[in-house]
Amino acid sequence: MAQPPTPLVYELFNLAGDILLLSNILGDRNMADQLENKFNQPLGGNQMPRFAGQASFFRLPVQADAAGLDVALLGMPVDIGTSNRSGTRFGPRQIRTESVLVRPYGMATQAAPFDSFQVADIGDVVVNPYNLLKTVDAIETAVDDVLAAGAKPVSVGGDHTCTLPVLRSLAKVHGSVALVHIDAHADINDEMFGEKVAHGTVFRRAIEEGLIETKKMFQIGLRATGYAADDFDWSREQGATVITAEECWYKSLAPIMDQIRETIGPDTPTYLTFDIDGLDPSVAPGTGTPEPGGLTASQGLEIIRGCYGLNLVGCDLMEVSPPYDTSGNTSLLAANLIFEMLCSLPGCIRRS
Ligand SMILES: [Mn+2]
Repeated sequence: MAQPPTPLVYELFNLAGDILLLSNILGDRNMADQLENKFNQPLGGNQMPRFAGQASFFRLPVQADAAGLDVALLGMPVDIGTSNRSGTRFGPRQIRTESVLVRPYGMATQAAPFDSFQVADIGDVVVNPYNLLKTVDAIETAVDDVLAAGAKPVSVGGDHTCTLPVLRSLAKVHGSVALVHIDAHADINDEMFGEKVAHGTVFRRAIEEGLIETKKMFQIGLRATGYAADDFDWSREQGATVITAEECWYKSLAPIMDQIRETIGPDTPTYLTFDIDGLDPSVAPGTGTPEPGGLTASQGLEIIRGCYGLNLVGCDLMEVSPPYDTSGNTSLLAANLIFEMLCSLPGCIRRS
């Protein structure tokens, strides 16, 4: 019996399948995966109440390693590098808890990170709470594994010591990176209590080790009191740009970010490290070394959004100390800042 003529819709359906197959073959996994909706999606607030269920980062699936991921969210529960109040060892867990309120689309940017990337929570680095140097090595190994899987690390601290091994790991793949560093502190001490590795020595070590392209290094939000009037000058002498909190007061930071993007350029591998104490203690009190006169929450958002267009190869959010965050607001803000980091990664789709 003769076959009936194939309906046009069926032809079109086949054609769409062919295009999907072809895009897979060509390695355009993003397009294929978006069309097939294969990326991990956060558990919706109407599927399970937001206060219930597993408190993974953004209610994403948890997996043991970074296999198959574009972006790996990993916790670094460390506070033995801190010099004042401790408590950042609880940061990853509390930020996970507060992150359950974050929804999948950015309303201002129209960014859709979970339609753009395969993202999951890969748990915490197994740190050694009795040994900072072993902890630093464990973090470097963990980030090596993330990079070997072809994923980008988005790290959640933990005190700022954690950033040093991340930069060491990134340098093995990318060479020295450009740096956007938000902080109240320069973290360029030569040593603390005679120790070369601590949360306040990170960027001196990183520069000495050649991990940072200093002419493309920007420290934003530095302020308050120091041990000497020239405390921030060592960074400047290495070629970095210091933008003090006072230079940020009372204004939008979008123009500064335009300049930073122009200086760094779209191709240079760039790392974004965000110490929550860069923001004012009025919006982020839950941290170990708070300093008055810091950036506003909206300026923090502007900085991260202003990184869209850079070749971000990783990001981190450090120094949230939940014991000093009695309302949970610091962790909630941190979770939103991490979401914005996902939105600023290269290739993140805008839905508008
Ligand atoms: Mn700091």
